[in-house]
Amino acid sequence: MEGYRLFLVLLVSALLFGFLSVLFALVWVFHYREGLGWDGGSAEFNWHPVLITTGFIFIQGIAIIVYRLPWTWKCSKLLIKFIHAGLNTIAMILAIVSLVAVFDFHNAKNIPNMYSLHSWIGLTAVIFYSLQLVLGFAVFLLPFAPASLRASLMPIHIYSGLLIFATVIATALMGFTEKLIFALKNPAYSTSPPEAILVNTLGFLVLIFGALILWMATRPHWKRPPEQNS
Ligand code: ASC
Repeated sequence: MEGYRLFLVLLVSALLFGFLSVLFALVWVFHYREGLGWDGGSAEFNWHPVLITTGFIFIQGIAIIVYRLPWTWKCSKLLIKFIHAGLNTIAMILAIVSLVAVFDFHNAKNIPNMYSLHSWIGLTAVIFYSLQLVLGFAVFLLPFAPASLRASLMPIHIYSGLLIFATVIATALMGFTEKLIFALKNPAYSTSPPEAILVNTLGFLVLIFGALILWMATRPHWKRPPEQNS
């Protein structure tokens, strides 16, 4: 493989930034907020950043690049498709649970739903992600679609997958910002308390994770080599 060592360095870096993102989200909710719970209160809301960072960012990112891991190239393509679809299914379920947590929290506290740009773009991303998963399953995993249809839909599948992933990162950055503005009153966000520094840093970590995944996923020379019978 051309540039194998560079690929490994980027992969290890992405895993590091991914793990750190999840760790920072957990430190945020456990050390600075109310922890996790399912009680209609803040501890229920806190599932939202934790599950989005773990599922919709980290697991989705790994799902995007599974085809590019060189040691999987000797495995059957069908197996890697199952892993790609399986990881994306786990990410979708975690994203949906994280939305239920927010709506439940809002309704329990009489906070309006779906007024912010974060919520508009975030819900759109979850809906398109689910459509992408169902379409990808029907066209590329089930054995019914003809090769011509697969070939014509593949560029769209790749483009929409990368667009959704980038949109999720952007939406998470909006979410971190609005949560800090809502939650930090005394001391105010504008005085840069430790929680603000931690969550601003979390935003940087997910952005760098996203940048690494998008780079690895878009280098043509790191593609899985085509096989005779897939
Ligand atoms: C698949 C598969 C591919 C692509 C190709 C269309 O389902 O395994 O390699 O679609 O057939 O680009």
